[in-house]
Amino acid sequence: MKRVFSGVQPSGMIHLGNYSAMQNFVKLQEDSNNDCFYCIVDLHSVTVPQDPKVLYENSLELAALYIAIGLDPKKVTLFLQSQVPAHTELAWLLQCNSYMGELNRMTQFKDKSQKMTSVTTGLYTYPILMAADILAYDTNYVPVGDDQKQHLELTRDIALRFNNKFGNTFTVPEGIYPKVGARIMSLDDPTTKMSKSNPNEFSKIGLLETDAKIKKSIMRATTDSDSEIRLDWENKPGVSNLLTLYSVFGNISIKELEEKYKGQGYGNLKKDLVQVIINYIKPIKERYNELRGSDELKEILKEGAMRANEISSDVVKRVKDKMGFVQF
Ligand code: ATP
Ligand code: LTN
Repeated sequence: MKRVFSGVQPSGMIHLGNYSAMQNFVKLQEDSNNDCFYCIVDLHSVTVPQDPKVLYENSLELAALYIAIGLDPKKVTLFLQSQVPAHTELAWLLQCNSYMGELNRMTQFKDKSQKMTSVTTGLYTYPILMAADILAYDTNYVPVGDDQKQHLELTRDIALRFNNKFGNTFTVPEGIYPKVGARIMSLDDPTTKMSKSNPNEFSKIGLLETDAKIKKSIMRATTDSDSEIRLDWENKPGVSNLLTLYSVFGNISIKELEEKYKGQGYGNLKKDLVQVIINYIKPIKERYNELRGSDELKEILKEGAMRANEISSDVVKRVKDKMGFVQF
């Protein structure tokens, strides 16, 4: 069996960029050789200020969304990070085996902290908590978007170094990235990634968005003054982003799209893309609404946490043994 692990933060509505990475979560569950763990990484969310009531609601919303996009709790383990103590315990042990120089190189920390007036130490050490999430399950594969590549490399470095120092302990994980849509860009500024934390509501499209809002966001998306429809990230990032979204959600290749829209203006491309996205997310919204208030959801998370605890507590014991801690 191969172990798969990934996590999403419950810090706002899941957008099309997140979903593009999460499509791989669903694909990987279909292979019966994979044992998949998908986590709501609530401890990562509190690296920046959170309103407790909002965090609570967002965590359950994300759990319902995991299932609404097609994850089957009978096939995969769904759980809340804060319900499994191994994550924070291992994070401490790993913090004592990694270096400030490594964390200082993390571009996500540099980007995020620059925009803040006060920065928590949790935001700084966050990549080590992520490494702990992954290594606590002897993970082989980590499906994520492009933006997490650097964090995954750090995880691999930490695992390899620990193995060299203390003897073989951790499985060294590999990232799995979407072939198309590994980085969906903001609709208002296609040179930055679509992000939950962007305050402009028209920069992103959430999975539970109304049809009217989807239409407005796409129709006002930034393009360029030219009118040719082709993939060219350097000169036409806005159009390239729209083509990528169309390809991911319309299940059609970019080549076919370039052919289809030859000689047509951006208006037609945008109008059709609005419909493609609305049709795609309609069944997700319906399933979400059925699940959101149900007791079933909390049961699924409780069972998930039990299974996650079983696996990860064994790994933490192994690590503590290697480091010389007395255990009974
Ligand atoms: P923020 O941008 O506010 O830090 P986020 O949108 O990156 O948050 P996460 O919960 O941190 O949200 O990410 C969940 C998953 O979505 C990760 O696998 C991440 O790589 C992926 N992801 C996030 N943004 C994009 C994007 N614009 N394009 C493709 N994948 C993305
Ligand atoms: N850092 C990730 C979320 C995340 C994650 C993980 C992804 C936390 N732990 C473990 C994969 C595996 C992010 O911000 N997108």
